[in-house]
Amino acid sequence: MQKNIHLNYIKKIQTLLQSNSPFLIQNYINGELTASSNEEYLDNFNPSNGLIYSHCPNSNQTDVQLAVDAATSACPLWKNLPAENKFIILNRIAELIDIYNDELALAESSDQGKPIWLAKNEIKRAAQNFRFYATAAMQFSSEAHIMEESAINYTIRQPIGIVGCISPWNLPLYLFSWKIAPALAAGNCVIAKPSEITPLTAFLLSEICIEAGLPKGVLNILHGNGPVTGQAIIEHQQIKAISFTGGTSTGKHIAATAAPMFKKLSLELGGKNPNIIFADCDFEKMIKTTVNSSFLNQGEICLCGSRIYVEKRIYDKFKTRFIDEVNQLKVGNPAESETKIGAIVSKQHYEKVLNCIARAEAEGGNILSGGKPKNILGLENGWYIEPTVIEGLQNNCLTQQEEIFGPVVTITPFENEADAIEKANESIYGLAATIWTENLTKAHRVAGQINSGIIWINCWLLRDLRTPFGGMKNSGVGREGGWEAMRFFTEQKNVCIKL
Ligand code: TXE
Repeated sequence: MQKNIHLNYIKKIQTLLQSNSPFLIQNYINGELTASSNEEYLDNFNPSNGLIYSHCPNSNQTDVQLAVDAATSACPLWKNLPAENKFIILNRIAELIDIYNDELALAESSDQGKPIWLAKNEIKRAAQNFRFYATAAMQFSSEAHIMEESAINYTIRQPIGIVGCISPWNLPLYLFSWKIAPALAAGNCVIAKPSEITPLTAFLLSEICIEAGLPKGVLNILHGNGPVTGQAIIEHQQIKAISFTGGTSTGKHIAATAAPMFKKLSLELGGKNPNIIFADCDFEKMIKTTVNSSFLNQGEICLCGSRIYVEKRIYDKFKTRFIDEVNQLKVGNPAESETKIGAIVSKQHYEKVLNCIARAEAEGGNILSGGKPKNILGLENGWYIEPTVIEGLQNNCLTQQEEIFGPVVTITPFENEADAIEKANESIYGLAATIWTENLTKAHRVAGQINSGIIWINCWLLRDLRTPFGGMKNSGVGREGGWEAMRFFTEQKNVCIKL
């Protein structure tokens, strides 16, 4: 397939990003790129150099209403479009994302601060999300239950209608597509808002959707901040379901707002994930993966293993080797291929992470590595932090309990299996956990007792899109992925027939 000449912003993205004058990001409403009705704009920063590269609309209730009106008109057509046609369009979106991987990765890295090589992988995964749910549109089917007393039940799953998808800044296009793709595949029309901190790839997706022939009004992408645009989406009476990924306190607020309107809710929230390392693990494999699970994407992934628990017998060996590996990680320009840790997403978040490190010291933590901002030659105004390893903290202190969401991990020794489980479970969160041991019986036993939605044994971030994704406790409500997402984005109706 040829790159298409109509994709103006994607094609020009490199020039736009290098220009001295910030360009304007636009909403995508009723199939068209448009400014917000109030013509108010927010600044978008490039974290690698601290400069403003664009402005995005701060859309308000009027814009949300325009998007809802467009979606309302589009609903009958999209709902009734044959599954194969939905497949063709969603699959075409996936193809275009793949074709423009370089451009989208450059945009993502410039907007988020992550290394370009990592952004390329994530953009590939965004395409996979669309491809996966394109096929789901073809495969999703009803269930039937035959009753003994000559009756049949069947369950129809219908689109909900108009749904809202709100996503965060850490894996921008990946998480945006993770929600939008199943919502569309299930036959809904969507009002979606990316994070105001990282709007760029969602904006470029608007162009891709136009190019792919997505009918107008089926997907509407609104830009703006949480309290204005996000709030207008979650409060809107006609938006019947909200799928949200972001911070736990925002999730709590969304739940409180949506509950009295009886909206369906899927909340993917924070994590403070334990990484449990037993003495009988494959040490080399564990070290390599643990460096990754600690610091990939500057530690800004809700699945990162930020609490590392190591069996006492190998604690010193682990500490020496781990610190040695961490000290070799290159923090620097996201555009350079050797860079392992790029810039922190925003000045505000950079300051938050540095404050967390200072707090850890005040709590008695011993900084074994990092702990400071990193100055990068030529990018002095960018927001860089050294990968930081802290030991000597009580399990119940704030550093061990609150999500930091940056390149910061704690290491803590444990005595035995029971102690490891107790420490791992002492958390208000329950998103993911990792277990390292070559003893599979122990691995299964421990996995059964850890309170989290996802457990990785001898691996990390190994994802199969068919599996349920989500957390327990304050990490969220509901599951995404596979049929779970298709079920979330549909209403069930049971029909019982007496034969
Ligand atoms: O996220 P917010 P923030 C965690 C992480 C981070 C903290 C805060 O610990 O430090 O959350 O990050 C939209 N109605 N995670 O403040 O505010 C907002 O515009 C509707 C973990 O940046 O939760 C954005 O689109 N929407 C997380 C989205 O919510 C609202 C990833 C997420 O932003 C809204 C990111 C409102 N009233 C941060 N207020 C993960 N689980 O992966 C905000 N938003």
